[in-house]
Amino acid sequence: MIFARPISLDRSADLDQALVRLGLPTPARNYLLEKLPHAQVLLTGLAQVDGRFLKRTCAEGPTAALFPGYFPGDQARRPGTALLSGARDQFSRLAQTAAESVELKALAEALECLLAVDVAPEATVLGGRRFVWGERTYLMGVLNVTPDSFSDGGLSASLEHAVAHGLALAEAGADLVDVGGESTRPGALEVPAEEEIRRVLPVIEQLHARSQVPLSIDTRKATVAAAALAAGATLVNDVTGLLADDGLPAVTARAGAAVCLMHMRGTPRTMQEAPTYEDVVAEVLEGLCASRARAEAAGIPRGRIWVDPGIGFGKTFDHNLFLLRHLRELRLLGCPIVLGTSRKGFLGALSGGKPPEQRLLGTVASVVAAAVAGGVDVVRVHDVAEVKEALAVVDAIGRAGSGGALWAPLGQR
Ligand code: HH2
Repeated sequence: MIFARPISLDRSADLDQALVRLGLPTPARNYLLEKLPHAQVLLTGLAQVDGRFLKRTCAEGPTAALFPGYFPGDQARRPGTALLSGARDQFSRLAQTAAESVELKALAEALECLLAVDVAPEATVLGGRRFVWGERTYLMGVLNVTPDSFSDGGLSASLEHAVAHGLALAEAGADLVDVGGESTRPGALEVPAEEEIRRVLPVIEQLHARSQVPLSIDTRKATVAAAALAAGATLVNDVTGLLADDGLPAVTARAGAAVCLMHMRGTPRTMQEAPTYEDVVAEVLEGLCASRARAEAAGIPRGRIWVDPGIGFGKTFDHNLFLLRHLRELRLLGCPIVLGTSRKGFLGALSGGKPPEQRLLGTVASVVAAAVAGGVDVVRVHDVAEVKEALAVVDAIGRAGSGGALWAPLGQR
């Protein structure tokens, strides 16, 4: 599978602010926004035919300057790799030229995904609420109705407690509440579907009756999802990315629900037994592409598919950090990105061994870092009020546009 991964990419919003400061009218700004933004792009998964085309087009002949610079990797040690470096219009021209040839279809598609990396995914409507991507970072509150979840197991043991906790999450500003009846912490054993339904169903029913907050069901089982969707949930959060239960895609599609596809290696029982990757970002991208294809094949439209790299699920401490640093590359999938770092083990390790309930600062730092890098749309957290406050600041800084009268577009002063 070919990926054209943005390693460094000019932020067009910043460039546009500078063009506004120059006093340029909108058509001139639009022209320059196509012409100027520069990117360094890592290509992986190239076939020989792609390599030949890139060499011929970008490095040889009189028109090479119209295309990005091309630097092939060491084909003996790192087959199928290359770096492209150029301006946006050079990448557009390369995508168009590749699209003219059937045998370059995969390359053309990879370049098209690259060119769309800054385009916000289609908004998702859940339970009457509209999630408009790019406007701000949304919050998914965690409600575990389990005796053994790694950070809050047993806290919502009675129905009364669980419902009160769900309502408190909504009150604190959760944009949706994720109800789970099975722990997926490392080493966890599977819970039978009947038991999972017994745990989550009354909670979902009551929350649906008493609050407007959209509800998601954190499950990998079709029967559990079907019961939860019938009771009012509108999103299925599957940590296996639709790999575990063949019935789950159809159940989700039939209900018109949305789905969050998370990447995981193995099963919770085995996933932390020395996970290894050749290239963790590429392999997470590949896994999520396959999950997205399963969802779409079942009839779940692209506008209702969210993706999640699965921090802590079949990844070492270093894999987690690397994924967080490269989160923006997942934008190639064209889906909203969900991130679950809340209270997780790598934050404990970085804080000198603090237990899960003392990992709030680490949690806040991780979601802030992801939001600043522009790589996240929804954060799945236990501490909604605190994270919401932190994200309000980050989101506001990221969208700051008032730099004085000369920074306003012509005609708006
Ligand atoms: N993490 C957990 C569970 N579900 N879903 C998504 N989409 N992303 C995640 O990172 C994620 C998730 C694990 O956290 P938690 O629910 O707090 O623990 P447990 O599995 O022990 O119940």
